[in-house]
Amino acid sequence: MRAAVVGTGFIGLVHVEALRRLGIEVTGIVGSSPERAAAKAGAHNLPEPYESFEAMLGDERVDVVHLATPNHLHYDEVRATLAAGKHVVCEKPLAMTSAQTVELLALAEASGLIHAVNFNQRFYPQNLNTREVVGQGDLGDVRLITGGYMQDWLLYDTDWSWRLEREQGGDLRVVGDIGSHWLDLVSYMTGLRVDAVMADLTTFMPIRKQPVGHVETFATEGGGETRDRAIETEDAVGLLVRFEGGARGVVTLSQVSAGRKNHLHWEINGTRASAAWRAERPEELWIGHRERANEASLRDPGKLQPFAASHTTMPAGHSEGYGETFRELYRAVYSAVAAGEPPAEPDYPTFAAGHEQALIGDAIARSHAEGRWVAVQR
Ligand code: SOE
Repeated sequence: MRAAVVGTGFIGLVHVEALRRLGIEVTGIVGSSPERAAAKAGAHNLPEPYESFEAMLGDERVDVVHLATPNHLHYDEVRATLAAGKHVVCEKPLAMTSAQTVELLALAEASGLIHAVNFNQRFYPQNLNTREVVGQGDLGDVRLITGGYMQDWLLYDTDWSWRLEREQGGDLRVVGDIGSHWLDLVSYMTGLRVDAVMADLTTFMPIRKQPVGHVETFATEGGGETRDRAIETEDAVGLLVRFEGGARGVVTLSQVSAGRKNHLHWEINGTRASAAWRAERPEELWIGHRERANEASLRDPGKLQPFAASHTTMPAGHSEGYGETFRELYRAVYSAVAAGEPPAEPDYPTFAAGHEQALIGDAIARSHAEGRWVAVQR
C-alpha cells in the first residue's frame, strides 16, 4: 500500500512520519509552493515532491491520499480524490459547511472507497480504553462530561496562521480546529451524541497583525513586516452541552490561554465512578471512587481492554504520545484498505464523524448568534 500526502505544514509531516512507521511507502508530497515542498522533501528524505495535486492523482502507485491542507481546499480535493478512485484520509474539519460535508459523505459511501477524518485523539490508548470501560458500565450511567481544549499559540495579536482567515479556515476557528476534537472524542468514548448546545464565542483580538510572508502553524518567531487585518472568527468558546439520554457537558475552548500548549482534557462523572485524562500527560488516567481510594494508572498494554491493547506497542513505562495516535489511527484505516472494502462497523472515524462535527458546528454558530439553546439538526 502506498500513500501520498498533500500539505507540508506541521501536521502533513506528522502524517508522513506515522505512515512510514507502519511501513506504508510515501510516494511523495504536494506542497502549496514547489520550493517549500522540495525543502521539506529534502529535509525528510522523501522522494521528489509532485509538481501538483493533479500530478499526484495521476500517479497509479498511490492507493491512499492524505489531505493535510487548509480547510477551504478539502471539499474539492476530496471530490477529486474519490473521482480518481483513491482512498482518502482528510484532516478536520472535513469541509467548510455541513452542506459540503453531507455531500462528501454521500459520495464517499457510494464510492466503496475507504474514507476517514483525522480525529487522532481517539487513538490515545487511555481514550480507547475509556470507551471500552464506559461501554461495559464500569463508571455507571454517564452524568457529566466536562473539560476543554486550550492552546496558546494565537495568544498575541502578532501570532498568525491561515486558520485566522475566514475564507481559508471557515466561519468557526476554535470550534473547527480543536473543539471538534474534544466533541468527537467524548462522544466516541461515551457513545453519547450531542443533542443541543448553548454557546458563547469571543474574539478578544478583532484586529491582528498579518505577516506579509508565509507562516507555519505553531511558528512563533514573528518580527517581520505586517499589516493590520480584521479577524472575524473566535479566539475562545464557552459551551454547555446536552447529550442524548440526559448527560450534561461544560466545555472551555481557547487558542489564547498562556502556557496551555495542547491542553485537551476531559472528566467523565458516572453514577458509580469518574475518570479523567489530559493530552499533555497522555499515559496517565485518573479513576475516582466514592467508597474506596481513587486510582491513578499508567498505560500498560497488559492491563488495557482488548481494542486499546491492540493499539499500543511500547511496554509500560516507555512513553507513547501524540505521534503514536496518528500511527494507530492509520493502522485501523489501512487494515480496511488492505481488506479492500469499508468495514460494516469502522473502528476509525469516517466522514460520518466529520459530518457530525459540521452539524454540531452549525448548532454552535446559531446558538451564539441567537443567544439560546439550539438542537443539532440531523
Ligand atoms: C492547531 O490548533 C493544531 O495543530 C490542530 O489543528 C491539531 O488538530 C491538534 O492536534 C494540535 O493543534
